[in-house]
Amino acid sequence: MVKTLIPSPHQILITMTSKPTVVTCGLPYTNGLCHLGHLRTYIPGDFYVRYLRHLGDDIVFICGSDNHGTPIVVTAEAEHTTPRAVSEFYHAHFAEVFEEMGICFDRFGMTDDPANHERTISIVKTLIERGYIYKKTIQQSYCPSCSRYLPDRYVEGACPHCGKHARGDECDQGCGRHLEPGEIQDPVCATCGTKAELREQKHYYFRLSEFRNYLLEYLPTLGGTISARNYALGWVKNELKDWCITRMMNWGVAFPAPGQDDLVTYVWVDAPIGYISFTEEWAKASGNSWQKYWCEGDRVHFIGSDIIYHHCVFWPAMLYSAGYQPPSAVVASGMVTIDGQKFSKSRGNVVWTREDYLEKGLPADYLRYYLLSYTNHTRDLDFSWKEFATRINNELVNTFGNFANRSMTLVRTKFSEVPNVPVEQSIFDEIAKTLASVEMEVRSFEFKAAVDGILLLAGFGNSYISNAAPWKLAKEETQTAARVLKNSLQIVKACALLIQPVMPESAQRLWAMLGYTDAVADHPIADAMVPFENTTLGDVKPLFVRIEDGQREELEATLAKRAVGAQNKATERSTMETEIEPFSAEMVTIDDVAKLDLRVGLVVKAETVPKTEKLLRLQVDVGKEVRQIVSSIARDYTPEEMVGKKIVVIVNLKPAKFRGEESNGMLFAAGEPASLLIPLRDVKPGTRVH
Ligand code: B3M
Ligand code: ZN
Repeated sequence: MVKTLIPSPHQILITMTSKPTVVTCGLPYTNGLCHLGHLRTYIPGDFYVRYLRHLGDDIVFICGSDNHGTPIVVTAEAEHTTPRAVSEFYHAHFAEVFEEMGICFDRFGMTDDPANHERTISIVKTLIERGYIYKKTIQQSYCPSCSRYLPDRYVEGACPHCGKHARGDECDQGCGRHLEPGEIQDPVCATCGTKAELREQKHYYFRLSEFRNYLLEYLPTLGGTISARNYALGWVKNELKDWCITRMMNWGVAFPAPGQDDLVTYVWVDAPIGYISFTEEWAKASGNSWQKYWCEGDRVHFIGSDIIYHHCVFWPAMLYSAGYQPPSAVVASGMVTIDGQKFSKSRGNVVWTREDYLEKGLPADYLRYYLLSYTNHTRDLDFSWKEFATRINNELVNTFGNFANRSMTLVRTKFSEVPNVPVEQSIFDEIAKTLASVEMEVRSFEFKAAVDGILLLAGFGNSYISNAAPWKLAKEETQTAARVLKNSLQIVKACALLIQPVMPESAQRLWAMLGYTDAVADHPIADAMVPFENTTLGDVKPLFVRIEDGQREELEATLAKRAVGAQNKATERSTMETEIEPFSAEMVTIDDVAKLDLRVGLVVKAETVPKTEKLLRLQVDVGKEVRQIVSSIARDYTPEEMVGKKIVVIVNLKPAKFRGEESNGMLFAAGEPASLLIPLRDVKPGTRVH
């Protein structure tokens, strides 16, 4: 970034970038509610923007909801509504929750809105005109039972790279790779479980592999987290392939090739283009220029580490080939674990932003603080209510809040007005050191180190006031006490300015307690070096409130209850799944059925096979003779229950041995636990089943 240096009132140099910067956050899909995993990316993005704005940078902060693609269509089908209606519902949810969490985008758009359709079509047309798109016939999965093609999340199977269970477009449970249509092995319909067939389809491809050299040159210049750049470089070196950019669906941006009304543009094309079209929408509404950011300036993307590939490989190649500037930095955040366990909505190991946090009356600022200060941006972040309570109580209540409140209360009680004495240079030196180091950490995307730096200043203030003990000095050494308290107020002022990007609401309250009547957010951070000027303080109240043990236990109980609930649901679902096991894809004829000689048999004797848990040895009267049949139903039926039962038996099955016991036939049962099939009316042993 190009920087200019401007002198501050106290002769330290504050750096300022001169380039306009658009900062974006990954677009949440409109198919579910906001949870802690989302916030892991958005809160650091918001912090970064707030901090740089405080430094005077020209920044526009852009996000929106991702409405296209199969995740949304699958949700709409399950909820018996339209993809647009689902999108509007979740879009409104995210917009509200972000606001409640203090995440303030300049524009939060929708990828299904006209501006994005238009921008996507214009970019794709440019790519077609420039010869970067070609048509190719591929083998696509098709479900014979649902009678439809299976793009992306409609199909599941094995990952061709690592063998783990994967979705059609992404190996989400294994190596995390993006998968191209037709790549998944042993494809099965995700809706009904039927084995998919492969059928030919014509699709359009982007010549991504032709951009290998461009990407190899560009990626080493990409800023942001090293993890993102390295992952992308590895991919470009080893796995770069052309990219299928169409899907056969009727939800999405129409693919602008003549006679292709059946195709839409792949969601990963129009979703990042949303970053541009939302900037356009913002620019139009506010009288600004979007080109200032997309054709010049800097572009910084905050994303989750699972979508590095899309932002560092597809996206720069697409932008470059269409004549736009590629990203300047990609900042990839680590994932979230809860109580050390993998984040999982289906297993109930999830913290919902609204239900589990905001609706419990917890301040947005506490969670912002936790997420920013827990660990480095690229590492996985563990959340637990215990750690949350400990951090809030120790760091915010006991250190930061205690220092601020103590300083202001002492001024109030020992002096009627703010003492009119100068602030010592050593205090300005300490503040200047903090400003320089925090700025450097923020610009390097080291958010934890930045927040630690701010807390260190509060800790310095806390020790300073404890050691100087102005409450003891107030009587005999009034001048010294006055100086100590004035110095402390200067540090409190710096803390309020510095903490604003982390905890905007608390910083504003602190600012008012210091006697200011305007918005702390409107002040440059450099004002921390301007001597504290107010003569009277505002209404001083405790800045932070402790999380009490009882409250923490309640929060923990909600999480535990959700996990048990999810476990029960999973059991229920697995019982139901037994009933709807997929039908066999192989057809048989009536002649095949006729080959099975099925008869009614009467169980005359039953005993468990010694040293086994599962096997019962049955003597079954099948009309002409008594047969020995060994069956693995001992867990579900006792020998006593079996004797006297009339059952269905196949009598022309080749004999087999189980644990040394000969079995001459087989009986029929359904499900798990097994339920025996029996004739409803009385029939003689040996009667044929037809
Ligand atoms: N909608 C969400 C995800 O895969 C996806 C992000 C799009 S960013 C352009 O995390
Ligand atoms: Zn894999």
